[in-house]
Amino acid sequence: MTYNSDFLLQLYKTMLRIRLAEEKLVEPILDGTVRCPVHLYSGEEAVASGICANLKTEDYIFGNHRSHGHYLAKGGDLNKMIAEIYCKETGCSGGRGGSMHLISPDDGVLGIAPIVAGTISLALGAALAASIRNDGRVAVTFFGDGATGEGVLYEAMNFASIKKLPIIFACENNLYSTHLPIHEIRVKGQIVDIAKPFDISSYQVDGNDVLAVYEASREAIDKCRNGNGPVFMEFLTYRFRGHVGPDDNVQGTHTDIRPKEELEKWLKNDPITRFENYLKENKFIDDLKINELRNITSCEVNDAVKYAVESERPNKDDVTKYVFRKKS
Ligand SMILES: Cc1ncc(C[n+]2csc(CCOP(=O)(O)OP(=O)(O)O)c2C)c(N)n1
Ligand SMILES: [Mg+2]
Repeated sequence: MTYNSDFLLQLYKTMLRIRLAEEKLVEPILDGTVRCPVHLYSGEEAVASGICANLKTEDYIFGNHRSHGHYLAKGGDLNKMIAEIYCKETGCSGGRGGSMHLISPDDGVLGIAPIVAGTISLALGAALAASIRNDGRVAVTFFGDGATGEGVLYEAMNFASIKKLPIIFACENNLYSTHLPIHEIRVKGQIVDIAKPFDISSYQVDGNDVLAVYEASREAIDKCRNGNGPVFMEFLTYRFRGHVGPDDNVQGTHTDIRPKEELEKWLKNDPITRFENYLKENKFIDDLKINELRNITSCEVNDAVKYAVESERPNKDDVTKYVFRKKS
């Protein structure tokens, strides 16, 4: 594929915004300013960025506990996300939800929730609605390798296939589900094969190569949009930080999970560095421009943190303000 420079730089900026926003959270998590559980996406940015670059504003996405990247890549507001993580009234969920409950309906971010596989059925409903309305929208459900152990995924794939629904099942396989390596939660076989019994076409993609993600998901989303039914996609990737919080979970530390050499191998496969190298080799960018974009993005992130810090906490009297109540 040939690309134009504006498109590539936009993609690069999206990845950079996710990375810098998340790394900025490390300090306030460690010093206790941020109190909600935070699952960092650092290392996996190419997946959300590459997929969402193919989506229209009116398309839907649903995420899980590790969804800062999904929210930002789909167009969610950075200030509102950081304010939500700081649990402030100006946050995208009014400060009631924290990091794992982001939402931005105007950008098509319809739901992010931490119950493993919990939003897959919601995405299925959105895809069913799009299909009934015949409005050309596509729904993407992002979930981890851990969600492949939940029955709802298989029910959803069956229903989506029977009804030929416009849904992308996007599995981010980062090789771990909390502290469990993938071989301890799956008997055998590759994740990419799980959709085949449902007659769903499947892709396995290098999730650290943003252009590979972009191209594969472009094909998949086109198939969905044209009425050819669901697509299952497995993205091979790795989180640089630990399961929750900034700790890297390497062996020898108190969380003692991942071999140090494994983390080091993946750090060399950083999706942002890889994309920078591609952009430099193909003369779309040089070191000066990279520094400029990093500085601009850093300023945006600093402004968002300032906005969050200066915002008010929700008023205690409003604690039930957004709680659904059936009218009697
Ligand atoms: C139904 C359910 N069971 C268990 C948990 C606890 N839990 C939170 S995240 C997680 C692991 C998720 O792993 P994966 O889906 O691979 O996502 P990753 O954290 O690797 O991005 C578990 C078991 C939960 N939130 N929901
Ligand atoms: Mg995982």
